[in-house]
Amino acid sequence: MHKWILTWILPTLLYRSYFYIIFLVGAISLACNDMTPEQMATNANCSSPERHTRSYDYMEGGNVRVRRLFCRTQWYIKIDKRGKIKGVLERNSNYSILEIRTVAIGIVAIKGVASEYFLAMNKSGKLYGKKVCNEDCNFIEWIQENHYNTYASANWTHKGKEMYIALKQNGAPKRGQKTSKEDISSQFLPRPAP
Ligand SMILES: *[C@@H]1O[C@H](CO)[C@@H](O)[C@H](O)[C@H]1NC(C)=O
Ligand SMILES: *[C@@H]1O[C@H](CO)[C@@H](O)[C@H](O)[C@H]1NC(C)=O
Ligand SMILES: *[C@@H]1O[C@H](CO)[C@@H](O)[C@H](O)[C@H]1NC(C)=O
Ligand SMILES: CC(=O)N[C@H]1CO[C@H](CO)[C@@H](O)[C@@H]1O
Repeated sequence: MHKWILTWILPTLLYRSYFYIIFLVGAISLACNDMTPEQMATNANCSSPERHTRSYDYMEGGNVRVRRLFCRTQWYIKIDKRGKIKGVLERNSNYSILEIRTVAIGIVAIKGVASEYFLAMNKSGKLYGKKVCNEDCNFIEWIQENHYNTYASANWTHKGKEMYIALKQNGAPKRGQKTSKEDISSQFLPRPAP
């Protein structure tokens, strides 16, 4: 009796895991679907954390959004052609058009469309532009209760506290260590672009 159940069930299990593998491979290749081959070769980390849980988002089809990020301090984030991050007041700047890509559930990579630099934060909480994305350019996107979004480094924290992308009142980027999700400098409204 038991033997019969086993022989009946085993092939089904194998068949399922076969599909699961196909599904995973599909998800991983989608993660990198608009990278150049060089980027893909150098950069498995764009698609790195939680590889096994991530496939879900791609299936939703919402994996890339083109947006401008408007800070509550009234600046748009801009990544200039040298990869420098700062605020810009002008609402039509090409350098503030960003591609926000879901790389894992809740985790995004943000790339300047005109500059082709990724927005990155290093261990010291410094914002900079990175040509080839690594763990510095993974951010946790949260929608706060007031409907503004925050972006915390997915890799780095400071004394156990999250470090957020933030623009000060004068438009300069704020050091990650000095940020908090309650502060308006780290709260952003994604606006459709261009
Ligand atoms: C990707 O991340 C892993 C571990 O997180 C690391 O060992 C590897 O060197 C990284 N690869 C690149 C290309 O940054
Ligand atoms: C923005 O890009 C468009 C199309 O590429 C170009 O025509 C325009 O001059 C650019 N504007 C600025 C301010 O760079
Ligand atoms: C982060 O970037 C700043 C400015 O480029 C640099 O001074 C600092 O050493 C960097 N920190 C790390 C840990 O790479
Ligand atoms: C929390 C976390 O993912 N930390 C990683 C950040 O990046 C460094 C360098 O790649 C890793 O060593 C950490 O484990």
